[in-house]
Amino acid sequence: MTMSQLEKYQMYIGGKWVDPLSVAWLESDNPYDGKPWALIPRGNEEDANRAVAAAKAAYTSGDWPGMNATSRGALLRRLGDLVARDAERLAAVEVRDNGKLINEMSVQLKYVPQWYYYFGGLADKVEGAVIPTDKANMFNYTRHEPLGVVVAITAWNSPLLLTAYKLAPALAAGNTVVLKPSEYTSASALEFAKLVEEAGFPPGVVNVATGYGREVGEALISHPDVAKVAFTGGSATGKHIYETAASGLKRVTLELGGKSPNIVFEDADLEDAVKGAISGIFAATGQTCVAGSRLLLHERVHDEFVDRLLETAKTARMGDPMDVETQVGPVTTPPQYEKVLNYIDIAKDEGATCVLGGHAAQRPECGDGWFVEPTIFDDVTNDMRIAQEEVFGPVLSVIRFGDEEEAVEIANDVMYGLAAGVWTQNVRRAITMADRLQAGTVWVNTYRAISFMSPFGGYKMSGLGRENGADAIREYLQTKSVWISTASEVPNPFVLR
Ligand code: TXE
Repeated sequence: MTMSQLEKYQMYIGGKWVDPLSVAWLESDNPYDGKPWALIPRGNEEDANRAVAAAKAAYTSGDWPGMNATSRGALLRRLGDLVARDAERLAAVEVRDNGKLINEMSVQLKYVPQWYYYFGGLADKVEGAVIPTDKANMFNYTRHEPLGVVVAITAWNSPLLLTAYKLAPALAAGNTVVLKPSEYTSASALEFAKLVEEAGFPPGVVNVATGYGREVGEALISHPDVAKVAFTGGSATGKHIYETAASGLKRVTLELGGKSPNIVFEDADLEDAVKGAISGIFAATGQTCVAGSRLLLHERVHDEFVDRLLETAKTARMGDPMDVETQVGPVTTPPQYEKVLNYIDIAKDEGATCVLGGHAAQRPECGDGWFVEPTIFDDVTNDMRIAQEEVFGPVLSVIRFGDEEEAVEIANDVMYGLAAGVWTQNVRRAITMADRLQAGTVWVNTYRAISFMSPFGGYKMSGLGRENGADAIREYLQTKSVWISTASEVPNPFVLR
């Protein structure tokens, strides 16, 4: 395709479709064939400034601040309906941009509307309290008010799902938003903005500014008129955002990486557990923050389990992510592809035993895309880098353990704490493990279950704050305490009331 044949996008700012002030565009590549398919506006600092200005104007004037919460909720539900209507189309855009399977993205996009329905329903159920104060002749109540302008920054692995995690509660609470999608996968956010417009949100309530993190992103997170940054991405960027936000006393929610343990006990249903191990690391090509990248196997079932795992993993069909038969697609970006291959080399150097894959895929069905063979390392010890650092690809580390105590010790001995899986038939063990694992989500006899109604977030270096679930709306609200005197006269002004 020549430049002129590529789909050329504009940014959505203040209810208008605009070219970037840089007059520059970035190519967005299809990970399956490695070729560009779209042009994304390369926003700069001035674009960030005008997006924040539009969001600030929409927060303080126009239809949005006066709109009651019930009407806001109705708008969110309308948006959910439009996403549902266009789910297949949006899924296809995401597959072209991030290379995840059409099977996975179709299911995901059909589910995304639930966030807009759920938080739309919650919008008018945010209630303050009347405080029974200790003061005589005083009436004291609380209100939960929005924060102002929220910047939502998303990663490339599930662009519109991560957008929903942030936008649905932020808008339900009455904030306005500037969305900054990953420079690798911005097309779906711009397609989504068309639905925001169609739903009838007042101009400036939702803005989409695209471009590089260090250009438009940096300008957004350091802008003085931004009240909060909601972020999903890598840990290094998350720390940087936290530090930058601190100087402006901005609030943050951070959803960062993981090195999640998937723990199989000797009493587990091994057939189910094999499926759990596969879904933990090879689904979505391992590019999920909750990837079960450390498989902890009880020594009594280790050999049998590895054999069964290999049997299934060996037959995984790689290829075109748009083909419904494909099970493992490409890695999303060239730097990520290099990173995954580099970690494979590191694991080999560290002495882990490669029992499957261990190199780039050279199958005809993988074309020129960025494919890595599903890879399994056995004999990994938890001090190795391959056990401690997030790879974010189809690379599994198998670690043995002898008893429950050792499983807990290994599982918790990482800087991350996003998720964990436990496979056992023993109820006492399931509950004890769920208590003891340092992770924001624990799955027992299942893996990768998420819902709009269940809190999601990290312990330790996996993040701050929670997304999803009713409490998530609190992350976008601040509390005001209102005192009203019912006394007939003002008392002595020189003493504290
Ligand atoms: O993420 P970045 P990258 C992990 C994964 C991956 C690594 C790097 O291990 O290998 O992170 O991925 C924006 N100010 N995860 O480089 O850079 C950026 O434009 C403001 C785990 O893609 O963190 C994008 O929109 N914004 C993760 C977003 O941050 C900035 C999912 C994420 O990009 C910025 C993705 C700046 N200075 C990667 N710099 C998960 N937890 O699921 C970057 N950005």
